[in-house]
Amino acid sequence: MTAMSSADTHCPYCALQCAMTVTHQGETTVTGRDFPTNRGGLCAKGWTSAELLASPHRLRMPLMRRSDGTLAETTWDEALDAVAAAFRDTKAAHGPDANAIFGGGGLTNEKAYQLGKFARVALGTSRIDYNGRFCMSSAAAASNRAFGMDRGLPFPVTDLDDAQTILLLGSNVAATMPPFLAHLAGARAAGGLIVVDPRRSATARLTEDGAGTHLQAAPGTDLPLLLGLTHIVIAEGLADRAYIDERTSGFESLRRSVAQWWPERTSSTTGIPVAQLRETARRLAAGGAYILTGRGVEQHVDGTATATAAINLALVLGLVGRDGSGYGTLTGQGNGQGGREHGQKADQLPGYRSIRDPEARRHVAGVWGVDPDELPDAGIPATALLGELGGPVKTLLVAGSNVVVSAPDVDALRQRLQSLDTLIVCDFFLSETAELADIVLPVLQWAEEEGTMTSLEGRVIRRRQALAGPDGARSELWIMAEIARRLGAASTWSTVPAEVFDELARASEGGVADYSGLSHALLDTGVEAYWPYRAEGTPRPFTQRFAHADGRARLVAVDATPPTPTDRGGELTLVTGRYLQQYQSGTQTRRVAELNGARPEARLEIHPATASRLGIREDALVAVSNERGTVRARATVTTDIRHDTVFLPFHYAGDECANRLTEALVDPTSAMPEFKRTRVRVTPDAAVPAVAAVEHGPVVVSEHPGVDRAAGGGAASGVSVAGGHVGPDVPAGVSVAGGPAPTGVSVAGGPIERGASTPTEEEIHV
Ligand SMILES: Nc1nc2c(c(=O)[nH]1)N[C@H]1C(S)=C(S)[C@@H](COP(=O)(O)OP(=O)(O)OC[C@H]3O[C@@H](n4cnc5c(=O)[nH]c(N)nc54)[C@H](O)[C@@H]3O)O[C@H]1N2
Ligand SMILES: Nc1nc2c(c(=O)[nH]1)N[C@H]1C(S)=C(S)[C@@H](COP(=O)(O)OP(=O)(O)OC[C@H]3O[C@@H](n4cnc5c(=O)[nH]c(N)nc54)[C@H](O)[C@@H]3O)O[C@H]1N2
Ligand code: SF4
Ligand SMILES: [Mo]
Repeated sequence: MTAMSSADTHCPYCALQCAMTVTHQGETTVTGRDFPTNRGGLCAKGWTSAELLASPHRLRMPLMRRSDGTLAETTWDEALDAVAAAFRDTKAAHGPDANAIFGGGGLTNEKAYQLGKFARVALGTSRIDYNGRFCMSSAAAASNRAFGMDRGLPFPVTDLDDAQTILLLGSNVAATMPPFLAHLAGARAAGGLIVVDPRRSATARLTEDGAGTHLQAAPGTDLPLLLGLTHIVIAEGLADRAYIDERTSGFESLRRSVAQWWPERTSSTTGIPVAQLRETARRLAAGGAYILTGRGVEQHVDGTATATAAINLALVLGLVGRDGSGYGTLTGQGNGQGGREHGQKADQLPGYRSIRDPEARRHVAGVWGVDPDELPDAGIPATALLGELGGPVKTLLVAGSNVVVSAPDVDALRQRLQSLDTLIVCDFFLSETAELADIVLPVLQWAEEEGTMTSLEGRVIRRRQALAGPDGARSELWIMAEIARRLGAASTWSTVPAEVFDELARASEGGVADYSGLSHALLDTGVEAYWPYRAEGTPRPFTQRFAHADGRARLVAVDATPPTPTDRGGELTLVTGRYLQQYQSGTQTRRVAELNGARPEARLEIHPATASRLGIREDALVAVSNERGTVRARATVTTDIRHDTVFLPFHYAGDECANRLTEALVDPTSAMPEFKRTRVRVTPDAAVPAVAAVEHGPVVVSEHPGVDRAAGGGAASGVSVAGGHVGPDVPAGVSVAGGPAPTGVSVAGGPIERGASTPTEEEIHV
């Protein structure tokens, strides 16, 4: 009988980080564990998560591309020597910024921290960014600007339990974090769950039977909706004037900026009846209210402005930093919060510090034992970075993202990836991005490693090892140490997670996200470690003051231009999102039989009236296309969606990949791509054979089809975006959505009034 091992840890997937116990005895099983966020519950992804540990598809040896174009197994020494040579040769021929790193919000704090250090110290490159740019960057930019701090939920999740009203904008928690629904029960019982979504999503359905209201606004009209609600709050005397005077600045310019969004105009722009607008504003002002945002409102070219408008509404109502009310954004990836604090961002050093701040550079360089002047400057955000591939960037290391499925405009991106000199991918499966790589490095999975994650409530929790990984897979800390050693890099490169955490804690000391009082040993005592954590944790950071020097929150005036009508010339608005059973680019969940069986393919949701006009029946194959590409999928004809809108999930590759249609158009402040609104044509596609579920047989590496690199050259470099001024972190030559915006608080549609309190660009981490 094999020995039993077990560990109390947390789920490998989303930011709710449900607590679980992993037990290994011959086979590995998981059970839900009691914890405030999940109270023992797990969703389908959580309870099937162990299946991937022993998956036959796992990578067990490094792979390298041979001259015949195939990927073949090799030794670690050969693979790591080749990686080091690629970085060294690229730097010698083209300079340090020709090497780039693309990280992920699923990495532990230790790995994310080490990756940032690896880029700056071992490679000396400024070119690092990560997939959190596609996820939390708009909400983060808005929170930093308004509060001086970006902690997704500035209160424990359990605070929501007693809410009377929750305004949930662009979030489908019923599919994306099911155990979270328990925290909506109080608001539903009070009839106060208000869901804003262009679809009648699973979450929107929770408002039925008197539990609340579904506001089925036109896609992309959340900004005018929030401006209109703020208008009503001020006009009807519902604003909390004492709170505004005491705790905020910028009210006058905010008031002027919402003046033009009177209810009738807001109603005609959003499609929400005036009575519902007024009722929503009054409910929010009646006490016990929370405003929460998700990706549906943030993943737009005006995502930062929209998140800002949600914050403004919350501040004008006096909801933030008070018992029993609040504002927050729901972080998505497992370590989406910690992953955005410790240096994976292009402009960031550990502790959520700015790489442009001389004092921060001195402090962190001191911890690293290097000269601050040797640290590179700020880099460029993800979409622009991916735009440089094959152009200025020659060698790319991807750790924790499957960009060729999840980034915007993937057909163009695939070409650019193929025109790199060297693509290196760390993964535990041969993701679609790894399939394109020259070198693939197999890594450990969650239950095989030690580390920490920071959940959506800003709470640092322990990931613990329950079993050993397969022979041949290695930890990323070891991989980085080995490459750094081969490059003769300065500093020390520990491979022990607890030691790396201690270094991270020192590097973060004095920063906004200060972890300096924490250690693995302390976390193992079960302490409630909400950051900032020096001597003790901070579950509710805004109760006394906000994180700006004057302690006040900024009301930042933003404006919107009404969107162009959607059904022009037969075009529809495509919105994208998620299924419960699939996670992100699907690398993991498409390999779990139970999950993939439940959701084997992408389905296009379309309204019956629109479907009948286009000659499309239930289950028919359709082509969804625009100038960038075509997606083929079956139709689900449903009244859950508006006439002018269709929906696709983004979890699938190949012909079903929704990001063949999305555009690399970015928000001027956060550089978030426009994932949620794309103009498409939909036609019946009878000529196309049935879309089979993507098959994933075990990897037979020697037979793996090669990519003809010679054919991949000549990809256009640069990001194709709409005209306008360039935000603080967007490189020259890359234009962004919206008009000129000299203040750095630009929004789609042109310049806005700059309030006296508007912070400088330097204050905004994006
Ligand atoms: N099952 C599952 N769970 C996940 C993930 C996953 O891939 N699968 N991913 C995790 C991650 S990284 C993230 S970021 C979170 C995301 O979690 P959510 O934010 O809940 O996810 P989405 O499905 O992207 O978007 C939510 C809703 O926004 C709506 N929407 C689209 N456009 C608009 C708009 O213009 N306005 C409004 N108001 N709504 C709009 C969509 O119809 C959708 O129902 O989920 C996390 N959890
Ligand atoms: N159209 C559209 N596109 C979207 C979105 C959308 O709503 N619509 N949402 C966006 C959002 S919010 C997000 S977060 C992104 C996510 O999209 P991706 O960045 O592609 O995220 P994942 O699919 O989770 O990719 C993670 C990859 O890293 C691997 N991996 C997991 N953990 C580790 C680890 O610890 N180390 C290493 N080396 N590898 C690991 C996984 O196997 C997988 O291949 O997609 C974005 N793209
Ligand atoms: S809700 Fe998120 S953390 Fe919880 S079990 Fe599901 S995927 Fe895992
Ligand atoms: Mo995300």
